[in-house]
Amino acid sequence: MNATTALDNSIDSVTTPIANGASAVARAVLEGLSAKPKFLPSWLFYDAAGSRLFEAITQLPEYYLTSREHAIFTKHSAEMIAAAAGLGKQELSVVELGAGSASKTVVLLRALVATQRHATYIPIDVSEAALHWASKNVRATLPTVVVQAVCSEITREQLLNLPQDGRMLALYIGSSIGNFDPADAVELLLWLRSQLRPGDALLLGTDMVKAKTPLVAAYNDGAGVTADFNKNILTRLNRELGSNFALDAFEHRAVWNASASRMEMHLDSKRNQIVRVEAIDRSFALKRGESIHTENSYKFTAEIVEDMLLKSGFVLEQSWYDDDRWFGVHLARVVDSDSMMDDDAEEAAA
Ligand code: AVI
Repeated sequence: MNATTALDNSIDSVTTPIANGASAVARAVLEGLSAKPKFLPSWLFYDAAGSRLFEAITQLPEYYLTSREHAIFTKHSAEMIAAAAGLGKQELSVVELGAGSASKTVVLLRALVATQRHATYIPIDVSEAALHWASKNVRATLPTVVVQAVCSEITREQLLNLPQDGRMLALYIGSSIGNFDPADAVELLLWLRSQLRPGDALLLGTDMVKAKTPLVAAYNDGAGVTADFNKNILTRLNRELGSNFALDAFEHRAVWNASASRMEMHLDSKRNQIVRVEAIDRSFALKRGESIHTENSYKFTAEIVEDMLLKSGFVLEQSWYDDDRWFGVHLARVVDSDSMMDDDAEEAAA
């Protein structure tokens, strides 16, 4: 890891292990626009403008995910902290994947410092701006929290170098896990598990399966913010790769795919057109009505959550939901790999 100096006094330290080169964007575009059907990976949403648009989405009345999860944290944070610390009431440090503005995390950290006064908070995010924002939010209300920001993609190769004393509580909230296909979600959680020790805990936020109407409305809001968020990918590519996407030649579409249990976002071409991408010296033909698939957002059942956690080396201990069970926050424990092997051996012997 390359240690860099603290960027302002709201962050105690920041490390930037991986450079997000333009070449990664170029590779993703070449792969996605050459594929049939065409796709673009959803991480491309999150440049500075896209991150701002996503934050605006979280404030929309239709986008219930954030408000429901916030309400769950407000109501149950003290319980969550007590359950994560366990019977031995071990001191917790919090590591958060994809910190965003950390507004829900502040609620949890407040409950944490009420029980143990000092705490270390390690937000990890690809966006340095998001890390500053998260850190400022935390430090403004909780001055005893030490913030050790890590500016990085969440990657399998990277070691988190987490503190060795006390117990870690990992946070992966906002249903960000839903943006991964099921196998990739397990791979990510397996990696997270490999960074933790037996007894450490995970709080995982998941959007739950529900009726189609609120789902579609959440991804196709009346003010058109989600449409702008979706099209911002094209603006980003025009700027970073010298492409010539005409934004008004594409239509935002959000669809509930019930058999795959996911919301999908697409950009549909309104006409036959050819798009040029200078940086990779390629042109791509799109037919009228042809889609570029930009995002999957999987929705979960309690059984799917439990199964995904088990496959990833975690045991589900407790879940908290809002009254309608639209959103869930789940506490899972890292299981001892020896005891997993014992269990496997017992199973094999039976
Ligand atoms: C970040 N992620 C959990 C959001 C979601 O709901 O899948 C991204 C998003 N896409 C459209 N609106 C919000």
